[in-house]
Amino acid sequence: LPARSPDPSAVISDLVTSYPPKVMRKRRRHIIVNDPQEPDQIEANARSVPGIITTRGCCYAGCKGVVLGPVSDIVHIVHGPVGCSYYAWMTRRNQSGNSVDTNGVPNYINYAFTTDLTEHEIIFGGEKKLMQAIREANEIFHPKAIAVFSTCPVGLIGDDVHAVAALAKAELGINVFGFSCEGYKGVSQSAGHHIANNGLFKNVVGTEDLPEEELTNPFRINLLGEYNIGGDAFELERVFEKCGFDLVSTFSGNAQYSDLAHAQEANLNVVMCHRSINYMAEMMETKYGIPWLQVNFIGAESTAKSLRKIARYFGDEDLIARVEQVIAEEMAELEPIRQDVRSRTQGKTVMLYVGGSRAHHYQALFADIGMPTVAAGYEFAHRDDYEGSRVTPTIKMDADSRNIEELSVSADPDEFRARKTTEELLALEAGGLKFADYEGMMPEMAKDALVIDDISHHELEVLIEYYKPALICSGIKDKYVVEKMGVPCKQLHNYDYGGPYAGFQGAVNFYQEIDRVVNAAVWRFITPPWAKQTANAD
Ligand code: CFN
Ligand code: HCA
Repeated sequence: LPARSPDPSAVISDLVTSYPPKVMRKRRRHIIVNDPQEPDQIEANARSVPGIITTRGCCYAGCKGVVLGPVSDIVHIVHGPVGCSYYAWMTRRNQSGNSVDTNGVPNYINYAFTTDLTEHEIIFGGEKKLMQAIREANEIFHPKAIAVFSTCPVGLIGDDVHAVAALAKAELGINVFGFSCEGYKGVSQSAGHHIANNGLFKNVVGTEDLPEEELTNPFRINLLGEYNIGGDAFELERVFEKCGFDLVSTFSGNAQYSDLAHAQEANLNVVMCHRSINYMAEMMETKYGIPWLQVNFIGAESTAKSLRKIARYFGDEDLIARVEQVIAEEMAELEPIRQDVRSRTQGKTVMLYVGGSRAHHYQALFADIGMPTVAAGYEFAHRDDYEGSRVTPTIKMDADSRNIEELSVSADPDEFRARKTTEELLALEAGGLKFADYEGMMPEMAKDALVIDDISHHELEVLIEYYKPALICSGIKDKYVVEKMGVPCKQLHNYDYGGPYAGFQGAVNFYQEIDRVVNAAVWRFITPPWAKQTANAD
């Protein structure tokens, strides 16, 4: 950590000192001084304290807004008051490559569909109105599938969206499925991710097959947990194609219904945002024997590392060589820009408070340009996202009988074996394959950096006063509070309308934007509150 970092224990006591004793004890458990060797237990995925200003979202946001929302050719009907639909409309910047105009594939992302529940339905029930909305949407748009999302009042009045969806499916002959993702469920949007994963797995994955001719490339992967914010998925699609990976589906950035429906045809799942989609990876491993490994395509170094990890998994010499070639080419292009930017950003400190994976992943991108992370935290991630998992499952084969002796993935060994040739299995074993060897935020952060879960606005302000970081990364709910303190704030949810930031070209975009942001003269013209206090005292 930089020499001017304050004493973490002094910071912690100031962070919680103004809370009532019970709240103080509660919040204290969400704050850890990091030890990367032995990450301490952090309280996470717990209820936010009422009255504290948290930046979390709700279950409906996690299900409809995050996981399902980016799928462009499903009609997403929000069953709830019109406000729920309006406030989730086009806010997350997930892009879609297809449009009705260019290739005839429908794209409903620009639409907001809702049943517009009013007092009448709250009293008499909203199922009829939902059925009517589904019929109407089908008649006008003829979609392949319709998904229904319940918001808070639906759970309170007890409408059975699943029964309505089943009836509509039988009547219309298209796939219609519902999600009981009422906003109040769970403690954050994390509950919504889980509900979305379960629903997609049950109703969509495995319902279509790919024709034989599309199964010739053995390096078939799904990219899980990438949502095409600011066009990230476009850059990753470019890199994968160059490497020779066949991208079967992405959950769910730039995705269409059919991609998800035949996702079981992939041979490997690579998991980007573990928090939102680990359930899917695990269910696909159990049912279809598809192993998964965690990747991070944020940052040039971590993109290179992740590509190597995938190539090593497949174990094919030509593939490994091609991936090395791609990395060499991309790095050669990027390196001069990185070095140039780094000369102006080196040593400038950053704090990151975002969602459930980016507060970790973006630390790699800052490391590329020499910017240390002094404090970070997630809004709603779980303990494993902080502390990491050191599970390193392996395959052990009996060389004579060529049977699996030991397989410590959760897949049924026989089913797993049935999907692989003996040669593939032997290659996996020889490659020392590691499956879920993902690491969380804490093992990769500096010693004595602060880790704070579900940070409140008050705590963020205290932290800024102590650390006076060169940059904060967070979201819309605190961006302008931060900037009024004279510290630039880069939104890592919507990228402040920039991007892409993933992959190699994305990293270049990010380096250049961060250079401009942290070195802009404008911040010197703002008098932060601590300077004003000194002025008053004088
Ligand atoms: S795109 Fe993802 S990367 S899905 Fe998740 S945990 Fe949110 S919407 Mo905002 S930006 Fe954020 Fe992550 Fe995964 Fe996004 S860090 S909070 S629910 N998130
Ligand atoms: C959500 C979506 C969000 C919000 C962004 C923000 C996103 O949580 O419902 O708070 O700035 O990425 O759009 O996380």
